[in-house]
Amino acid sequence: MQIFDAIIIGAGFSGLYQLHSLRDKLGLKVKVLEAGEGVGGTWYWNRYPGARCDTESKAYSYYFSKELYEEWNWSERYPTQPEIEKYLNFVTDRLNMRKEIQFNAQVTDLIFDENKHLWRVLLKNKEQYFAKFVISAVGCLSFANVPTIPNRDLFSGEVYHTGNWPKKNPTLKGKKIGVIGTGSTGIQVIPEVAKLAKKLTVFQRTPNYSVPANNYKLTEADQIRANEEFNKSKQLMLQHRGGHPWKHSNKAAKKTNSVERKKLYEKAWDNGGLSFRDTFSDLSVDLESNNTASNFIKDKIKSIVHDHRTADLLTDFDHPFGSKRPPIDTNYYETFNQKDVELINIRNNPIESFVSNGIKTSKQHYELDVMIFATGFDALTGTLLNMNIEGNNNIKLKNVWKSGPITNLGLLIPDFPNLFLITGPGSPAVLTNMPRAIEQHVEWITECIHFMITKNYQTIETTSKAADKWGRTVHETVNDTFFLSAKHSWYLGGNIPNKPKVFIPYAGGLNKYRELCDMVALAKYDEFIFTQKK
Ligand code: N01
Repeated sequence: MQIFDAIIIGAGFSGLYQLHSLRDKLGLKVKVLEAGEGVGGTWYWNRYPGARCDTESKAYSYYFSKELYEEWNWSERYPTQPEIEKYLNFVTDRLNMRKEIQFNAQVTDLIFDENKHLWRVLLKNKEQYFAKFVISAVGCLSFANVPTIPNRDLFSGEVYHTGNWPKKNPTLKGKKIGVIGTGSTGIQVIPEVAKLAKKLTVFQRTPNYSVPANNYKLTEADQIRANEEFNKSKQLMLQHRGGHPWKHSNKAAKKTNSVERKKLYEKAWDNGGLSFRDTFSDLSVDLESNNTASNFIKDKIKSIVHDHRTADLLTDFDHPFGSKRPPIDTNYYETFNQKDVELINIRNNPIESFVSNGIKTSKQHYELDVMIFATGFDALTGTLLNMNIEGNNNIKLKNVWKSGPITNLGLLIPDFPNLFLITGPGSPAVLTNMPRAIEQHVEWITECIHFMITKNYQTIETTSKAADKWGRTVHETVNDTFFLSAKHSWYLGGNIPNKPKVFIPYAGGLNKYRELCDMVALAKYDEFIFTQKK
């Protein structure tokens, strides 16, 4: 029987830092179980053409070690998937972590043994391990949402989901390709596939607002400056509600005259990237203000796309700007000016079934050699609920979360002792620059386990009362914002049939959240119940 102090599930950004922290700071015996053949997590699986992070590379790095930060040079403003995968491999080897990671290790069951106070961890290949602590580092966007389209077996072509893209890149050149989905992923994959396809058909259900990335190569001078500004950037990110290295505007769009407003939007558009959302302070709380951003983007799209019908379809928004995660792009709208690219509205012309040589909608038949699903994820809860997780008295997580996830601070679940979640539901997670949220969680969990060791505690658990209270906070925090108006958003479970429709992440800001977590730690985790080792 192999017993570890801690088992970490997942070897992405969060699993790797958690391994380093528990092993090198606390001296624990740790194992990481990773379903993939290599490290990377999200950045292992999402290797579709055009996959690139839309947080700037200098911010999308670990900040726990200045030395580590300075040893890695990013080549572009936004890092590509291959470069992030290389970076995470570099970190793994630099910190000598590979030997603790078991690859091709898909966890199927986590069962808590109340007598032994141990988690039993079962793998798909029937191996099993035991651990005092389990830390879920499974990622927020790791369970692919693959729509069920009838007659899949009849289709003689290839089918891919961007979130499970094959390691050996499929040949797309000269083929008739269909893409379903126009979220952040679709918006990245479409321009790249359009360069290769004989004919590209984009099936759009809902248009999304996108702002140019304005990517560029980084120079040696950029690298030197970033290293010099390490502490300043870190501070900026700690203070920003989304963990980004810029200041949130304190100017309301509503109180700015139209000429000045347009000037500021133009400047933000030219600069490119996610900071466009922070041009004004009131875009997420005031619909009239939000309309000024929405209309600005609409005008931009219409000035880029030549065909009026296509431009109308791309701007037929059904939600305020930013209420769904806004993508950034490189030549997305320009791609629709290619004569071999067609945009199909599947809102009024829904897909009915696959046919042997393509797909059939209610109005037409489209010939395809390849179908690409860029249809997103069962976010935040999908991967956890796909495992059999049993806590006290064999209570099943599936049952506990039947009406939506219940956690305290997104970190612990009542009745599931010693099981920590990194960027779990109820934490700021996907509303942030992920490495900042991950570092905060890993450091909190490490401190908490250290506290338990010094006190000779065996288990930690949150009460249902504390978790319900946190659930109310998550709910009240989002209530005054526009997030609830995007009914189909994955933040709300709106993209998955039968998923409870509750807003999943904490929308109060990572800076505020960090303060709350720090207060809990300072109060010696008084919201939690500990048992003493016998
Ligand atoms: O997924 P999405 P994504 N029939 O859910 C459509 C992160 N990310 O993979 O809007 C037809 O946003 C769906 O249509 P609708 C980022 O946080 C980051 O693009 O539901 N269409 C939508 O158009 C992002 O938010 C980067 O009507 C269907 C699309 O598929 C998150 O990942 C890059 C459908 C799904 O959009 C998810 O983005 C990429 C169906 N049955 C992604 N089901 C970075 O840069 C879904 N759709 C870091």
